[in-house]
Amino acid sequence: MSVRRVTHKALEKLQNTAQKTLQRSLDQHVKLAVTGFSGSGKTAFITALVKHLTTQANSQNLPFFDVVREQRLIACKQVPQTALDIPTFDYTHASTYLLGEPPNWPPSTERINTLTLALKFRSASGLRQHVANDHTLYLELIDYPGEWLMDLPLLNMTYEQWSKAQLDVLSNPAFSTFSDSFLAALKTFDATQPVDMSVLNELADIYSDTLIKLKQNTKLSQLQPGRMLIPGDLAGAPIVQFFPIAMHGEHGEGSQYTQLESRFEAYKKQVISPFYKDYFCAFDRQLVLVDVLGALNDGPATLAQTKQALKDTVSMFQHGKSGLFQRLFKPKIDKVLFAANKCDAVAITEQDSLTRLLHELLCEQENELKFSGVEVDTMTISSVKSCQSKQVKEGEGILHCVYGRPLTESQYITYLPPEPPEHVLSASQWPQEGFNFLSFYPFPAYQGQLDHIRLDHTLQFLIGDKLT
Ligand SMILES: Nc1nc2c(ncn2[C@@H]2O[C@H](COP(=O)(O)OP(=O)(O)OP(=O)(O)O)[C@@H](O)[C@H]2O)c(=O)[nH]1
Ligand SMILES: [Mg+2]
Repeated sequence: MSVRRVTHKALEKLQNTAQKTLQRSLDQHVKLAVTGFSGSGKTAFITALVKHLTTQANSQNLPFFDVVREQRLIACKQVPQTALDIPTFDYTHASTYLLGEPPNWPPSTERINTLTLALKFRSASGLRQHVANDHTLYLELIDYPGEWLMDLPLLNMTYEQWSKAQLDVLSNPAFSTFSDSFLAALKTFDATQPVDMSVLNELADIYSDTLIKLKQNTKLSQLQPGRMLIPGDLAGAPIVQFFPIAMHGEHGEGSQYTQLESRFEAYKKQVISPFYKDYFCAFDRQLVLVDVLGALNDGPATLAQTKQALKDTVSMFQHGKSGLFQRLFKPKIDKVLFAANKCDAVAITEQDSLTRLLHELLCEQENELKFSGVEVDTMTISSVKSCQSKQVKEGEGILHCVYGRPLTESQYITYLPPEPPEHVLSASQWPQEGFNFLSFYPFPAYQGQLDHIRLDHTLQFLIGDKLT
């Protein structure tokens, strides 16, 4: 046995190990928070993202996603997730809806699930090129019921503060048709009385019906507690059976008030906190999907409430830059994209107005975030196109219409959508007939290919820098 040979082999092994270690440290993990209230389009977005990256990643389809345009994306596939205790996002099931004949939207989400994509790419330049030929970016995404996101702001509230905020919304004339019976029942409720489970349960049921009606008929996002609507495995548990009350009188030990307050506090501690800590504290990048058109359809009260809810929710995430060492243990979101989703339902010429409106809705947030060193952008997108734009000649002029099949129709129609306002309108400026942006089925996939608006810009902003 020659000492020389052993040393040489050992050296080679060491070199390989070093190369692998360096390679591993160059492979990066990015956790992307796809944030949005119920119905904002999170599930459709994640499904479209997987579809485009795994089977439609070409420069005609994603021209503004540098790694694709420069033909450096080698391949992308779903890989086993690191979190073993969360169900896997069922991409196949969700995409079956979008690609179906006729196509449809995937159902609303009822539980948390996750998915990891591995993007294998060639580096454009720099240190990476000298170390290895290709690298991998692991992109982690989670999908969850939007109702659960609405609960996060409760963590910063007392039962009294929450009750007041919630009753303010419920007594707004825009929503009182749905909340009347609860508000009437509340008038007969005496919180100072000793605990009576049957009374509490009855009112909790009426409150729950109110939330269901609001969910079905409005785009209101302050539907708390979210687990009352999507209970997961908490259906029927007292921890989700609380409701807001007007404060009056003394609340002694063993009173109805004390019982409701302790349910509220237990909900925060045992339901929201773990959900927040486990899933919402460790993101690197954030996409905030906003259904601006839905809020406009609903009217000024919903638009104002959406603005407030976005403010409350966005502030629950940890934003700002942190050093490499800190990032390993306590990541912070350093890029946020606010996106007005479903923009294909407005004429192509009006999409900029939607961006400006969203920008105005979120300007305070944007300012805060930028101040903490976060890169922020605002755009209008449609992760899945449901309409095509169509120009219709009328006399000397051209009408910019959309063509698609509305959810309420069996036929395709050409529709002239209303013009979205560029600014937040006051109640007096609001058009008397309101807005009526239609919702459409997804547009049929031509040869199995989905279409999008600015999904490539979205990807470039959110992860483009990780793929250089
Ligand atoms: N035009 C258009 N409509 C969309 C798009 N994405 C979603 N929608 C519409 O919005 C609805 C809700 O989309 P989802 O993806 O289920 O929304 P979500 O945020 O996952 O909702 P929850 O699971 O309830 O939290 C769909 O049924 C469609 O009607 C899109 O990219 N374009
Ligand atoms: Mg969903």
